[in-house]
Amino acid sequence: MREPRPEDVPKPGPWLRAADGEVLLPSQDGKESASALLTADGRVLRVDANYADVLGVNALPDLGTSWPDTLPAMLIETGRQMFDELTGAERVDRIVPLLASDLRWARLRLRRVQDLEGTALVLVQVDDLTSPDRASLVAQVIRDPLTGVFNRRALEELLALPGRWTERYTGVLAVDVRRFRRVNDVWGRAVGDACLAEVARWLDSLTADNDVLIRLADAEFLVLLSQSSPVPQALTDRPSRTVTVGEHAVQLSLQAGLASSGPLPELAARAEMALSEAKRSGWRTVVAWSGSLAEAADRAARTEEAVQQAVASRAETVHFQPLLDVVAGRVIGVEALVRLGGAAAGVPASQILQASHRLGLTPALARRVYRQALRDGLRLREVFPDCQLAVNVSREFLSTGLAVDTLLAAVAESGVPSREVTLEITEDVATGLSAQLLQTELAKAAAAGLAIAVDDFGRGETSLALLRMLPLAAIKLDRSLLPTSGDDQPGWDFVAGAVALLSRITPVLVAEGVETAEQSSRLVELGVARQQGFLFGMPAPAEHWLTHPVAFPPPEPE
Ligand code: G
Ligand code: MN
Repeated sequence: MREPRPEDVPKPGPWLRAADGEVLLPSQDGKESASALLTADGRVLRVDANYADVLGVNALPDLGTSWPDTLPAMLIETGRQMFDELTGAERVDRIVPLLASDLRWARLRLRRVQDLEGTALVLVQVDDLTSPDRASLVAQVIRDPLTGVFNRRALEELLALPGRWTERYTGVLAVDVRRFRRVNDVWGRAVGDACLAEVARWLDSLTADNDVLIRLADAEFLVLLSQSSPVPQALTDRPSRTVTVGEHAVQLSLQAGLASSGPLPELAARAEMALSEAKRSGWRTVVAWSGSLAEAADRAARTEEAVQQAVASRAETVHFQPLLDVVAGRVIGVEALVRLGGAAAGVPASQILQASHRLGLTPALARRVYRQALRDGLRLREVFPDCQLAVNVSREFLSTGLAVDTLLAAVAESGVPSREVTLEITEDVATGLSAQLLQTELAKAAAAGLAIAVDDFGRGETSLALLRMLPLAAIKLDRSLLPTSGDDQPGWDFVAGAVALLSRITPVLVAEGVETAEQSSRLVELGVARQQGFLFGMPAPAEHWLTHPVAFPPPEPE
């Protein structure tokens, strides 16, 4: 390397021609653009005097140097790729980050040209795109037009840099505006846009010099954090602001996910994962990424994928489990339980329901399951006459307001009398569902003749207030309350107490999860003759029950 000399200054004047015949004008000297002329095999013939300045390298290259080696170290590989691409193209154009003392951006253009003698050459043009004031369309490729901060494309270029260049970013903060959709819905897009520009200014005002602010999408931003960046602490201390747009005062509140230590691409992904957790929690402001978050997210993603595949391939089946009156000695009901095969085999029902709800698959899946349950339920009446057919309705499906109509349609279509159908809800419907929706839906079901049972009582958020409000036909005591050993006196005292209360507030009390003859007879002693559990039969397809009797009466305990 050496200092520039006057003869290095090229005059890539009208003697250069592009393939399309265009005559290229001399390049302009300045801080923002420079050019170099290369032989067809990529050796430097001439360079502009400002070539080194624009690229941020120390000195002008020697003539004859292979062109990629004239670039800053982080771009040498990119330069080689570009030159290779030029073999099959007239021109190659890229926007690349330059991480010198601060973050800069350049556009590199390679173009095949000829001089007047017809010698094939390559013209390199370098434009500095760093200044946010540059209004050119090219500069906009890496900037978000609304807020002026860097965009997703800029992030991708940075993530593509070899790791050691991005080590200066020791953390990533993913930021989102709480319930931003509502701002758009309530005040309109124009106000929403103004708020986003304000959020960008707000975040920018918190950043340190070497932090990089990026808008990813909608109201989501990423901050690449330099060592000891003040942004995470500043947001933790003060996550809300009132923004005035015209005559509207909009309260904006931020949530964030923080990832620290690791390579940049991982940091970015982890920060977003932590942000999702913050949003799921609702109340948390800054959530730090951890390994257990990743495991949970991974599991949830695998479940969703499996459920999606299974529902798409209609891999659902309906199993039935009998419910007995062990004193009267007869089967008084069967409960229909959905099972997913294929990729989702073995996933617990509660997870299937939540995943299918998140994926928007519940209405279609439920319609098919209810139809199947009722069609099979009709056939089971041959072996189990005078039985209630119980169908589970999830809280998630109830929340759509479609559940009862869907079930009633399936009942009507099947020919099973509606008074022989029980709708089972879990007591957790008390949380996360409006009391009004719940009452309307269940009143509709009751009016159509369905019996309503509360399932898994005692496991979740037990609400006596809810029980009082519902048109209740039965309560099923959750299996977690059943002691596994006859010696567990406190456990059995607890069951006795629960039974004393529940038998006064429900016409029918059922014990679930009965697995041993001892449990069964203790329950009978406590006055609970209606029982369901593995002791009498595992959930099985209708075919099984059409050909196999129920294990009844259960063997007496020794
Ligand atoms: O929440 P609900 O009661 O609808 O759940 C029924 C589930 O309980 C079914 O998946 C069924 O396999 C399971 N189950 C039924 N009987 C027993 C039992 O005796 N023991 C255990 N551990 N699980 C049971
Ligand atoms: Mn149930």
